[in-house]
Amino acid sequence: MEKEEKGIHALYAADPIAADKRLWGRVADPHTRRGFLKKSGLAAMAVALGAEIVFADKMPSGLIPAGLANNDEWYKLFGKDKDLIVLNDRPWNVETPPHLLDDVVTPASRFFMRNNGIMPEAPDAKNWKITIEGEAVKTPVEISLNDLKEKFKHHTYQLTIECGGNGRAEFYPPAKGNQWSLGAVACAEWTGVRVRDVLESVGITDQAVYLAYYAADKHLSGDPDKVVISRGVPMSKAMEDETLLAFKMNGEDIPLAHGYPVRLVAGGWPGSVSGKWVEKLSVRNIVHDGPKMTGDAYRVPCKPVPPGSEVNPEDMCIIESMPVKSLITYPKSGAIIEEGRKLEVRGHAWAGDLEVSKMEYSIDFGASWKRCELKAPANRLAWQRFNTTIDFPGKGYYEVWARATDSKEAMQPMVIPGWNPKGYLNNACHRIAVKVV
Ligand SMILES: Nc1nc2c(c(=O)[nH]1)N[C@H]1C(S)=C(S)[C@@H](COP(=O)(O)O)O[C@H]1N2
Ligand SMILES: [Mo]
Repeated sequence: MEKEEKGIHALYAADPIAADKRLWGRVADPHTRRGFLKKSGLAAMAVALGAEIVFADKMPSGLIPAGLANNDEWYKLFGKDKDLIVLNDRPWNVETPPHLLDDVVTPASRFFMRNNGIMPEAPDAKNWKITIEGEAVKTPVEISLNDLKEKFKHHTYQLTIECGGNGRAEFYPPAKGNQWSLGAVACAEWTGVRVRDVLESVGITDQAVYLAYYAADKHLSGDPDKVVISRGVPMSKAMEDETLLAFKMNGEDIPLAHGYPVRLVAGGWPGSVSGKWVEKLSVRNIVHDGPKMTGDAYRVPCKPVPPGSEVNPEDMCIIESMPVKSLITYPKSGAIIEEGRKLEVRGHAWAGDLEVSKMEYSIDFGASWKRCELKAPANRLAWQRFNTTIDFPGKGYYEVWARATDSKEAMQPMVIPGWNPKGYLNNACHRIAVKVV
């Protein structure tokens, strides 16, 4: 975390989360965490306890080890910051409050978790293999993770991953699914091999249309034959320099929750295309039709619809590059400062496949806007730092609103954008409360 300006942090409202809720209810309810542990895996519990559960096979299923039973320490299971917000524990879905996303490169401890099924318990990295097949592969092959690491050049990029449903909580009528508020986005540094290098060595035909993944997580139903999620990207995205089969996150083995031992990372697109625990890649000669590729999953109406409409599946289009967006990561919403003090404000902005070209802020509810400083991305598809210093005109209640514009002149809307049945792509301006006293 960058250094906090002295004096401001200390002056935060006693409970900024409560302040947020009072003001506009943007913060998901961190409902009681007690009891969440009962559904998680034994291997994860052992990690949290710091010891193997020797008689695990004798432990009645559903029992919480006494060492964990009476505390709220779910976050130890995944090495997370305790202030992340659990939306669901079956499957595990956890978001990050904006002020914990202040780092330029998001640490694993603050990276949101989005799962559609049950994570594999103890993936065997040494013997991990990826099968590459599909209609547009000349000859299907199996590549071990070791070979992948040894035979192909490694590349490292900072890549923004945002869940397509980030911001869903604000749509009305409400959309079903995890009620993400603001923090289902992060930008870590990923190291791996280029998907392009791998596919070129395997040999693909000119029939290739889409690259799909299959993974090792398990369906919630317990049915071993049911695929949790199998999504993909058009070949043009798959073959970009920055599309990786990654095995390191911020220089270390990828944590289990984020796809250990190997995951796809295709920055700037909905997070769902960045498959975790990848076991198989399929080079398709059609637009991939795996689970969560079809119907209304990760799709929005091709043409805008009135809120609450029913939309025919054939009128739904696959989400590709994510829209321009930004997040204020300092100060925390609810900050209180003394009159005459200047407030340093900072955050990140990103724009799917594009770059952010302009960053502005308003302290008068959008009536007037001023420029923020905006840094270039570390590389293509990395989020960009913005910052500014605000001098408030006097005592009172203010909101700082932030608005990004992308390189094609698209700008974040000030209110919730186009309603869609599944509540995707809410890129409305982020706003924080500041009181000058
Ligand atoms: N195998 C697998 N990969 C997956 C998912 C999943 O459920 N299973 N969820 C996807 C979704 S919807 C998102 S937003 C990202 C989240 O990545 P993270 O958990 O590392 O933050 O992973 C994607 N990859
Ligand atoms: Mo997602």
